[in-house]
Amino acid sequence: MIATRDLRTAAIARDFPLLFQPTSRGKRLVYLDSAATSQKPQCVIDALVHYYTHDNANIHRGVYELAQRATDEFERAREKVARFVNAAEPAEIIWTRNTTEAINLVSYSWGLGNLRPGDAILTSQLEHHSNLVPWQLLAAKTGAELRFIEVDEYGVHRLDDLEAKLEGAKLVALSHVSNTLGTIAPLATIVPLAHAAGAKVLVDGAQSAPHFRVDVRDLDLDFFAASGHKMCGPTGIGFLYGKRALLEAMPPFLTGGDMIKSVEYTSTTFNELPWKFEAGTSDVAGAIGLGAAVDYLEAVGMDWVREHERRLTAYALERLATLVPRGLHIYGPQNRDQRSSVVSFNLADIHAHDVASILDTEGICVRAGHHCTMPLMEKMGWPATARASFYLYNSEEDVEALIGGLEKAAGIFKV
Ligand code: 7TS
Repeated sequence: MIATRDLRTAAIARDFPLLFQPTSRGKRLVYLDSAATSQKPQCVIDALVHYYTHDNANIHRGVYELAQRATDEFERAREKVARFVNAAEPAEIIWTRNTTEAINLVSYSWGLGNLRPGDAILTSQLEHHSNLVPWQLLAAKTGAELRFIEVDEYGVHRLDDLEAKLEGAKLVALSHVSNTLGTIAPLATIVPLAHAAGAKVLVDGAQSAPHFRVDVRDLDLDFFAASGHKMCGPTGIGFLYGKRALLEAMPPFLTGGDMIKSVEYTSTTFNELPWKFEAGTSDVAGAIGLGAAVDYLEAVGMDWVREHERRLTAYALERLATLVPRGLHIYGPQNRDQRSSVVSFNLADIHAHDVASILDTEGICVRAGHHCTMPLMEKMGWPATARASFYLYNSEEDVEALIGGLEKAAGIFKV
């Protein structure tokens, strides 16, 4: 008998038209790279088409009805995102291009004004380059010290010396979920300790916002960054959440049109939040598309998404374990509650790129390489890994396709 959950997953998958195009080899497309970018439901595609067909105008400047409509839709999308992460008010949501830009905004705008020699920035050994390189530059510019929470062989944070590492820390910057190993950071433990030590907390939510309910107020985060394209939204749009008091005190990151209240030849009065941080014409369509994505995810239910992914990841780990005798190494936390829907692996000593290429011949999309976490790969001693990442539209059938593809690879390489 087909379970109700499977029927629901099949119905959800049908919302994503791209998944139903045949591959060039006539195989069913099996998309297992949602950690890189998610596919888009028809309603998001429709929202973009609708905007450009009916509502396109520049925002915050036209007095005519069309421009007003574009502005209203743009600001309504901000309200949706604010609700989605439970911000206190929409003005605490700043549109950016992506997570990377949101983190850079904090690094330049908050970091340069608040860090000095003797201060520390604490991050972890798991970070994506987007949540590492900005802090390396900030440390070099301000004389602050960059420190790392270590992770064990499974990629789990080691918190035994956290209090010592927090001494003098002004900022703790962590990914909520590791894009390489799926580790979920123990924020409920770390954030109160960070605050007690006098540090602000920035969370890179690129891999959490799409997959489970994030409540920035419940977690008491100071900053939270995410990308629309990983959460069913369009590329080119992301957001930064910041507590109002912090954002108010920060200078603008980029300057120009729309972020001003008044300008004289030699001075400028900046606009209010959130527009102070949104210089130039924004990605209006992108924001509206992200608003539609948030509507979609909420209609499905973020608790459903998390539960679906938890079951599917458990199923994948169980099925992948059958390939361990053939040399499959599976990485990441052993405790299922500590991991999201990302599974990194290597098959014997076959290079991850070769594994990914063979999977591609079966219509299966996985990422292979360092996943923009080069220091982590170096620490673990892995030249590369292959990575399958699941989302709400994936099913057990997709896992079975992956297992079949890996068996084929093992056969080709005779392992
Ligand atoms: N932080 C994490 C944890 C990420 O996984 C990514 C993207 C980023 C930041 C940057 O996001 P962007 O939208 O600003 O580019 N991660 C991946 C990945 O794992 N494969 O491709 C992109």
